[in-house]
Amino acid sequence: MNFPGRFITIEGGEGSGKSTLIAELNRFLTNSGYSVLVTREPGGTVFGEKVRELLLEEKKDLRVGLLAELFLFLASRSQHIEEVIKPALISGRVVLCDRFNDSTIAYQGIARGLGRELVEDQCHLACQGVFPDLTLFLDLDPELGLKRRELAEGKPSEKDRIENAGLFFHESVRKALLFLAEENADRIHVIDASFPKEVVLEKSLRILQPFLKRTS
Ligand code: T5A
Repeated sequence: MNFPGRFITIEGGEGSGKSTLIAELNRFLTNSGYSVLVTREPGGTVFGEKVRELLLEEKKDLRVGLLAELFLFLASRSQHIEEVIKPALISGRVVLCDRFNDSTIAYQGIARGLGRELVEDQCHLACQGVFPDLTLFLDLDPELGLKRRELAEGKPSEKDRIENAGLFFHESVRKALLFLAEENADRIHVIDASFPKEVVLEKSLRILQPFLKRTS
């Protein structure tokens, strides 16, 4: 579907710097005259934020099956598209979204093992024809990402249910995202997130600015 706005997604492992980069991009693009909407997945709506709590909560007796997990992410997504993303794109805004389909394919489809095709098909159903125009993938060694999260808290922090899935799982996620980036090289741009924040921002803008100028 073609909209006047542009849909940009930011992907990456835990603590790879997505929220930090999105805040900087928002500042830069807003100062450059764009109308920007910052949002995230799971979440982005009142309903989606409730689903997020359910998905990330780590609780002793709480069990979430693989398909239940997938459908919760997609329930949040379809509501998010209908209520927030599609209207913003129709009104010509630049949407910066923290995670989207590539996360679902990497986490649920490949790392959890549900199967890429099954997950891709369900993502298509949930997305109702709304797909990212461009994706920045912040690539970082998962061990470093998880350490950054701890440093941010100033102490070893409580991990959420998905962070707790272990290093091997997060390494599979990274491999899956790199694989998706290779397959979708025209849309997904890999950025080495081990560089300092300013460098990550500069590299991202070098991709984003010409894209927005070219397609606006
Ligand atoms: N999930 C999500 C699925 O399994 N399937 C799905 O379909 C979707 C949508 C969501 C969880 O759900 C899973 C993936 C996740 O496990 P989340 O909040 O999006 O949760 O996930 P996180 O990646 O854990 O988000 P974080 O907020 O923890 O990480 P960010 O946003 O990537 O990192 P950020 O910006 O908060 O930075 C972390 C720390 O590093 C510093 C920052 O200052 C901060 O202290 N930092 C840097 N330090 C050094 N150099 C840099 N370049 C830095 N950039 C940031």
